[in-house]
Amino acid sequence: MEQATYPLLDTLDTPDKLRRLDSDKLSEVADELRQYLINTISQCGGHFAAGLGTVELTIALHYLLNTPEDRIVWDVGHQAYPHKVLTGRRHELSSIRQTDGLSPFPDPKESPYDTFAVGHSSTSIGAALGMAVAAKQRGIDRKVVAVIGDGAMSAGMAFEAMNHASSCDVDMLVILNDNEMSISENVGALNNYFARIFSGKTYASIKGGGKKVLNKMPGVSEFAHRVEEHLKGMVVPGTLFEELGFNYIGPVDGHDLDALIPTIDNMLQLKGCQFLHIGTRKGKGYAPAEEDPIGYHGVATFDPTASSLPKKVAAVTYSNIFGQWLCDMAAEEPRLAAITPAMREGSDMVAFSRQFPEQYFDVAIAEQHAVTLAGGMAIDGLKPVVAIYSTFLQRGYDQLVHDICLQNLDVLFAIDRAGIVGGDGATHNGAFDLSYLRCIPNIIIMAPSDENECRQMLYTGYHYVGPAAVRYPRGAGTGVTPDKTMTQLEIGKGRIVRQGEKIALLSFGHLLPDALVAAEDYNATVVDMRFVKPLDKELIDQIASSHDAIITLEENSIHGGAGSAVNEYLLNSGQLITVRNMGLPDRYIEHGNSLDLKARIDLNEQGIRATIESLA
Ligand SMILES: Cc1ncc(C[n+]2csc(CCOP(=O)(O)OP(=O)(O)O)c2C)c(N)n1
Repeated sequence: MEQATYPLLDTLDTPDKLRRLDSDKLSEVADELRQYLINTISQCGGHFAAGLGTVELTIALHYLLNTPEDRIVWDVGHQAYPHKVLTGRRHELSSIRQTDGLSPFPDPKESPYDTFAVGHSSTSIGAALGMAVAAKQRGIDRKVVAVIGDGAMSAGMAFEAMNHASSCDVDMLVILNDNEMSISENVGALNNYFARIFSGKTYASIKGGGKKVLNKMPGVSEFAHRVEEHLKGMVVPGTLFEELGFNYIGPVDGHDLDALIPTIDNMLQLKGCQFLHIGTRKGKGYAPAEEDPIGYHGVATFDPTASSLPKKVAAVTYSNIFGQWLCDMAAEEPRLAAITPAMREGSDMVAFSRQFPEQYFDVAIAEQHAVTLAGGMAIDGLKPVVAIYSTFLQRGYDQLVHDICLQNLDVLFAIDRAGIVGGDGATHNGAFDLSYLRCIPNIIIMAPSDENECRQMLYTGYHYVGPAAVRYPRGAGTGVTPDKTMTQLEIGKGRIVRQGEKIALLSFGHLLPDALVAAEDYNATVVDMRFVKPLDKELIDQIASSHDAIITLEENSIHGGAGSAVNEYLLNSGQLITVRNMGLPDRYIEHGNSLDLKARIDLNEQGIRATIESLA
């Protein structure tokens, strides 16, 4: 293949240089940037389709704003790869998500152009508002822009910030990047509302004549007046965003630089809260991604000349175990209602959503609502299964405490991505769930050591009356094939997997295989604790009285986690025995290869050996 060249991009190592270009050069920059993203991400993997859709927007923003002094706040940040390229990180892009490589999302530790650390969605408007308020209070003349997708816009947080903004008397611009997709198809009434705006005939005519209208815009106030009248009257009468105190302009074609640049330029001069609605295409400029934006949302390496992604021959993951269990369970349980906050693919619920559409609820990016919805369903006779990533359940925490556990409601939480997640890094690690769940009354918590145990625990949790959680990691397990038949486990009971002497490894979850290998050379006892709550106290008594030392193991923060539960129990029952807690340290673990990351914090077989030796 001919080596691609990027003559313009090569000269643009800072946005300053971009700003010095004639505006008629910008579409060439867009072409090169898009090509660079395709060539690079196909070689290293990462978030792909969303970034292709924001190429023109990114160029327009850095062209018009005085970044980093002016602030751009990206929502989620998976669409910010073009931003990374234009802000001096082009040559490092191929290291993104890898150990010691570029961060998967914007991160102020990485660059002054990354104004706010993101990864979780729907924070951009609130953070940008905070920055606008700070600028005003401190007398700083600074522009602040939030860029949010239509998926992220579905979360309550976005609306909480919008609701507050107009009373703050600040200038800020919110840009809604509407591509009609979340990771899967966007859902809900708001999405339908956006679609209606786009399907209006007037949009088509503005699109066609947009350049003329906008280029002729003489003065700011006149522009504002004319465009506002035009759009308000004809396209979006009584728009929702106007009611929230924003001046709504749109929709504008987000791939048309000739429309974007004058529109944003003018809106940046306007006072108060501005809302620009742009239409973009996820995967823009790369036909296979335009065709399959879900598949190309996040990719492993692929051949950019092929017309589709390589067929996966990956090992069965814990998510797959959940997806299969869910279908099997629903086949016999019409009361089952499965809820996902916009993570159908990641939680492996695609098959379920097709086979059991009546029992499937994608609530959009709305974790808080997902949990409370489950509460209502449980109150009135359904059996909800909330499929949620550990990191995203953090958003639904009050709902878990107040709406589910306080009422002892019958809800099963299938908590995916527990532990280190690899490329998605610090924002996505499931580092805290055992700690934050363990202190809530009524809930029982299970952590499987392999795929079969995961299936049986889901079954156990489903039949348990009251709140139950099963937390399992990202990716594949030991490779065991789960039993087709499902059997309930005895609540609060662990099992000794290897009887040794002197040192006992109490494993909570999927580190069991590492524990077993490490234990061999030292003849250590290995226990699969299974339940973090209720703890198997009898078993702990038995182990404590027959061993010299205990090592607890979990892929969760050591602080407040399963090991802490063992410590509390031993102390309070007056059993004095040497204990070492192994788990995640008290710092955020960054992105990278999971095995590298675990090696760095000694949370692997070698680390367990070292801990055993330190006790010998
Ligand atoms: C709180 C939270 N829940 C779920 C996710 C997972 N997630 C990442 S991107 C995304 C879709 C975002 O859609 P949109 O904002 O429209 O951006 P697009 O990818 O379409 O550009 C989701 C659900 C997240 N990052 N944060």
